[in-house]
Amino acid sequence: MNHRLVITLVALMIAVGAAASPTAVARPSLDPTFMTSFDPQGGFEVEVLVDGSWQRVGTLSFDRYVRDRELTLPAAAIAAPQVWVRLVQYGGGAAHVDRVVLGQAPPTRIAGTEESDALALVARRDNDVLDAFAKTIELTFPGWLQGSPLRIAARVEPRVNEGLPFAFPPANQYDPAAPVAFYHYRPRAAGQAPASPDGLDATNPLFAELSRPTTGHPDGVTYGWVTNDRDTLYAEVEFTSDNTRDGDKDWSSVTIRRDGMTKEFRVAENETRWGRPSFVRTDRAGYRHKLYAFAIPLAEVGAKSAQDAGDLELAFAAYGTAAVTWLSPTSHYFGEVLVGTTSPSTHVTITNVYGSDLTLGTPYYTRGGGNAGQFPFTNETCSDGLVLSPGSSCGFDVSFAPTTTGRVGDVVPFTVLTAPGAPLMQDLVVEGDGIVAVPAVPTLTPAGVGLAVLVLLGLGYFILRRS
Ligand SMILES: [Ca+2]
Ligand SMILES: [Ca+2]
Repeated sequence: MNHRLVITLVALMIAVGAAASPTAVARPSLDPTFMTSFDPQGGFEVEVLVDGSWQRVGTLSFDRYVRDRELTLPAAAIAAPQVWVRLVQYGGGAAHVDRVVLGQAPPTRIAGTEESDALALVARRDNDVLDAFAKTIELTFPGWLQGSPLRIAARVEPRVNEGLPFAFPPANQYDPAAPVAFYHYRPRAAGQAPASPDGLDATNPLFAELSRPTTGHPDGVTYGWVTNDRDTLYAEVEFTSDNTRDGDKDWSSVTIRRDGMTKEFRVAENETRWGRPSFVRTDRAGYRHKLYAFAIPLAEVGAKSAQDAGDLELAFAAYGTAAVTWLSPTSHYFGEVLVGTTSPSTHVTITNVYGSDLTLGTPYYTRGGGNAGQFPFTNETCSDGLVLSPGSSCGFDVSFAPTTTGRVGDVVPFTVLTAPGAPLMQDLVVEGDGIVAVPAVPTLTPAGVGLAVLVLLGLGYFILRRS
């Protein structure tokens, strides 16, 4: 198809979509529905240039949720015509900066990233994020902004990704890998391939479902479209919740059931046989997010042609590390803790992320591990048989009280029951290192050193005299 015609069609589609589309979504929310208490995973060392040398100002720690932090810079740095700031990222498994400003002023220059529009990415708190993992990012701000703190909105993901992919229809959310509910689609004999890879009818999705991740990614509507030509099924999944590009970790799949045969087709950056992923802004979400375009030959599900295909049953999944879990976090490392003391606690939350009631098991967890006593639970608001309505949550604190040195861990299995009464299981893995206090190395003051020298000289003289 002619390139200009494609552009015209896409523009027309966007115009129609903006005018009266059922898929036109409200502005994305900046705070996800399911936020749990602060659980730091890493952060940024902040340095500023003062009199030609980098000076460490402080450390800002972050967890999986984009949180706003601020730091006061030394007056000597802010008084300059330009303020040079360095952010040295540490910890976690991924890290993103949504905004970094000095007072209200965005940076005028940025280095240490390959993103061509990095300045625009960090200028606003809008879910359009800059990948900052293991990077040292250097920023220049206009100076003379006395009293203006450095403000950073950022997130650091845990090393271990938790949660399940989002499932469509949502009835499959309890077990997205084994769909039991399907959308129905009957390929049309006279169907046509979409005008461009991303050109499916924006006004008429197969599904549009709100996805609410527990991984620190934004709430967003996930859209699915499907169409066909004579021999190929085309589908798209627009996963607006996935605003992070995580290589092969991000994926989407279409499961097709036809004549009792079920086959899954998955697309990721390294799996492009059935389609391709992109990371784009659209009229449905103005920040970069994942969009998957599938092209699946109907022969793959045993159909000779569209006319021959009959009714197809379709189920979709999307993961990015945007995901959803009812137990969060599912793992925690307490670090090094003195034997005989108790670490600060971390909060664990059980949230009903589903559309119907969730009932805690009786018992809702069991503790058979030999180290259970070293990871005490306190402040429990969860209890056996408690019913959580959709969106509600309960929790408890867990801490580490080592009784021996070395690495210790415990695995605690949790059980909840879905509204139909099926059990869902999830382990909580806790670990820590017990250590003993290292005796302080004695240090000598200059006067002490002088005294020691005098004693040694005196001793030497005494030995010489004796010999
Ligand atoms: Ca941004
Ligand atoms: Ca992602």
